[in-house]
Amino acid sequence: MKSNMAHSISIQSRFRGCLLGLAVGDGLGGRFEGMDRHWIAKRYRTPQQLIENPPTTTLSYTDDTQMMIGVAEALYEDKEIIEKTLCQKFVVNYVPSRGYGRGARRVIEAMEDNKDYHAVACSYFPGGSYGNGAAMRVAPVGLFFLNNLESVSSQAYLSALPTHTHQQGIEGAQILAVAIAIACSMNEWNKSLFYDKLIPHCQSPEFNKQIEKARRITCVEDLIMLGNAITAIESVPTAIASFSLNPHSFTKAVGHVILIGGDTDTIAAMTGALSGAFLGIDAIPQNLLKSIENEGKGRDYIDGLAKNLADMYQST
Ligand code: F2R
Ligand code: MG
Ligand code: MG
Repeated sequence: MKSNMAHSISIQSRFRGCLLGLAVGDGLGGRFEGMDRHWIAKRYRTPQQLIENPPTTTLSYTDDTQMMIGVAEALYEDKEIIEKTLCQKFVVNYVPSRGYGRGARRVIEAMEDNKDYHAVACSYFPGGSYGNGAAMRVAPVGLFFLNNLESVSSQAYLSALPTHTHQQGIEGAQILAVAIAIACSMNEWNKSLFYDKLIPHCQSPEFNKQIEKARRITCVEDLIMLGNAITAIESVPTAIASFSLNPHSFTKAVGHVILIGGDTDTIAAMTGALSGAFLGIDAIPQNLLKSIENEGKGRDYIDGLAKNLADMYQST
């Protein structure tokens, strides 16, 4: 698709593209989580090389997709974020081997044991978690409330709170959800408009600075300047920047963030969600889409959730 070319992509295609784009980014990026970018760059010189020759035939997803499924299920049940339902979904879907953050594990285990999980969320890390776990799972909120960015932000806040009580952990989720809502409602790419709508939703000077920096970046070589870490402040802006540098290519947007190493599953999941919300399901390379694990709550289940949320969004 050429730059700025108008495109008409259905809501259902965008919802499916967003949730399955997240799963693809997570599954592919998960093979490289924690790796050094120089090591990755020796093996894959371009995003195309990586996407055409993934290191595995099955893309098994990690905690990012697992928890996103919980958020989508909770929204589908209640049409808004209700903490009790959300926590039940996190517990029912909890599979520790999916690679959860250590704080998140303690909080979910407290939920499971009917203990005071709020106390754990507030105290496991001093000041609460500033990890990117609330942002990595927030995509369904950005989709479902896309018509009202204030609602996106307030619902994203509620979706973060059970596990993330640090301002940056919460704000990362709010900003990513708003970015997804904007991407999902754009019919043609307009970088100025995208950032003009997004930046007022930054609350802290730290996030404001990072998102302004994301706006100014003009080449993928500079993405690393925004960070590739497990913290919200050093991962959410990176995903947003890679999407806005490569708005017309899922392969480039997602591939480039994997090539910079670090928290690759999560940054690729967030980038895949943004790219899929803008470009729709058909932009995701078929070989990757087909490779997502499909047992239980796998590809078809996620696709069904996306379709159900789209139908519910359109009927309300
Ligand atoms: N946890 C991982 N990857 C680590 C390797 C997993 C390995 N494969 C395994 O087998 O275990 N990935 C997942 O975690 C990230 C999302 O984390 P979330 O949900 O935010 O969890 P948590 O524990 O709250 O925060 C993550 C880490 O951030 C640091 N941190 C957060 N707040 C902090 C604070 N206030 N002070 C100090 N450190 C803080 C800690 O290191 C936390 O463990 C995603 O990458 C997901 O893929
Ligand atoms: Mg993960
Ligand atoms: Mg991760």
